[in-house]
Amino acid sequence: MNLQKIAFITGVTGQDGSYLAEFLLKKGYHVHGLVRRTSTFNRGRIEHLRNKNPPGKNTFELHYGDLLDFQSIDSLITHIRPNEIYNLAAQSHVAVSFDTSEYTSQVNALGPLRVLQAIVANGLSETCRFYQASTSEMFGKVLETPQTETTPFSPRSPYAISKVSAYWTTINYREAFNVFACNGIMFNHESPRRGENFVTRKITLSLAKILAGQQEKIFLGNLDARRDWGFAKDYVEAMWLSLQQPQPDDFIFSTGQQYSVRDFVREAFSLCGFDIVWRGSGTDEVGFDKNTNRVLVEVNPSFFRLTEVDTLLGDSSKAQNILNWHPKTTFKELVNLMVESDLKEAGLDPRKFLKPC
Ligand code: NAP
Ligand code: G4F
Repeated sequence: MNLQKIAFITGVTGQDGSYLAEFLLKKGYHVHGLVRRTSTFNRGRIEHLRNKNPPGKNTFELHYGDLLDFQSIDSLITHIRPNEIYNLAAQSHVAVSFDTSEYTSQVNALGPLRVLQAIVANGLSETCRFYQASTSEMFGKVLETPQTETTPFSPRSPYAISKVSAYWTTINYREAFNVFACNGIMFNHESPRRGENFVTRKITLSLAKILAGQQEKIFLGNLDARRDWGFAKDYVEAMWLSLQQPQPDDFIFSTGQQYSVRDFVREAFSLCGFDIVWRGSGTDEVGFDKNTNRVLVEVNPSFFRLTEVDTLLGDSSKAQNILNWHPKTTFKELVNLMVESDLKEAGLDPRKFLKPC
């Protein structure tokens, strides 16, 4: 009898999917990933996981499909018959969701519904566990701080609204169809694999390009937004732990520490010897290096959001107590590892640019 567990990851080409695939492969899982057809190469984050084994013995397999296409999801689940499904696929950019609200809802709200429908239609309710990538964005205009599993939602974007729908769909399939379905309500988590248009990666990549002489300065939106930023690699363990429990449940995953975009800029630039101070206000505010007077940060209102989430701070006590999950990486360590990676990406030797702490 084959006791190897089978996992199916949607969003495997994304930041979290790539770390989760690594994590599950190390645990001995047979991992199947959903990839969608794109005109440019979208497998850079998982390329290193491919073809380690001879044909027929590969424990990491990719399949074409799309969360927008029920037939593709249904037939893959029929074929793979997974023990665990991690639904990480999403249109995950909050700002972009204002421009593509219907599409965002189709992928993020109806996508998980299609996966859950396929689990039930294939008779896998008893044998296949389901993880939904829920988000702190659902707390939006926060109604209490810190946010816990009982804090009411107050979504402020089409993205957040779509994720609230998926959150309740997950709970409904747990209650109505007895699927072992869990929500992981994750606060922001970042890494060197973070998409380049999320603020943390934008900052670290721009810093590296400035040092490499490829960019003059960085243009940002709301510098005062505050987030609870963790390291993505710590968070994929939480996804797995959620599905290893005796009963399905929903959990917050966060660090419990909060910093502003401004703090992130200062921390990243200080690692490379800059001392960023701020001058002016509103859209005229600039960040300049105190040592050289050079302006390195400017505000561009095109990066402001129609409705902003000003502050997010999570309390992950429930996950710490029940799952024994603890974030391992501090804010300073996270910024450091992202800056180091992007210096390399820009062709620079981190030893020459990173100041010793
Ligand atoms: P990401 O890097 O943007 O990855 C998203 C993944 O979804 C990519 O693999 C993408 O494929 C895939 N995808 C998008 N649309 C799809 C579709 N229609 N059909 C199939 N696949 C599709 O996101 P992430 O940061 O890893 O986040 C993973 C999940 O966690 C997302 O659901 C996100 O909303 C949620 N989340 C993230 C955070 C965070 O801070 N990172 C926090 C809370 C929740 P391509 O590579 O082809 O684009
Ligand atoms: O990095 P962000 O785009 O992430 P955001 O909006 O918090 O969403 C991320 O985290 C969510 C979890 O809470 C996930 F569900 C979601 O999928 C995604 O991974 O923006 C962070 C903050 C915002 O307040 C934004 O207004 O940074 C502010 N910001 C300031 N300047 C900027 C910029 N954001 C971006 N992307 N680009 C800027 O230039």
